[in-house]
Amino acid sequence: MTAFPRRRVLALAALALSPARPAHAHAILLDSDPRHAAAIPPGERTLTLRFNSRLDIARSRLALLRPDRSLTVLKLLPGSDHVLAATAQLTPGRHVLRWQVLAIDGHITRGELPFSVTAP
Ligand SMILES: [Cu+2]
Repeated sequence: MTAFPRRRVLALAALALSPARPAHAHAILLDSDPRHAAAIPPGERTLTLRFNSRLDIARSRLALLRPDRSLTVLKLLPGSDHVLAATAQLTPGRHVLRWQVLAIDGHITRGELPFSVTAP
């Protein structure tokens, strides 16, 4: 057997043995600042969510549910396409950060991140 077919055989074998990569890349929240259910001080704060896959930032959003139950859609900061970030002025009380992201595979995922802001 000449070298070429053997190399092809080896390449095919490697392909067959390699773990199949998942076809989709849902965006899963990996990390956040603040953390889930964290208690943080009042004032201006950059809220950051980091995901496992690339996002279509223009079609993703962050909204902040404040202690008075008003909902503010936050302006996203430019940056990595794995990260949603926005600044907000925080006052004491319970908050919920609502996120919705569009992953590059076209799937939308959404979730909530509750946190509280302590009294000064
Ligand atoms: Cu997906």
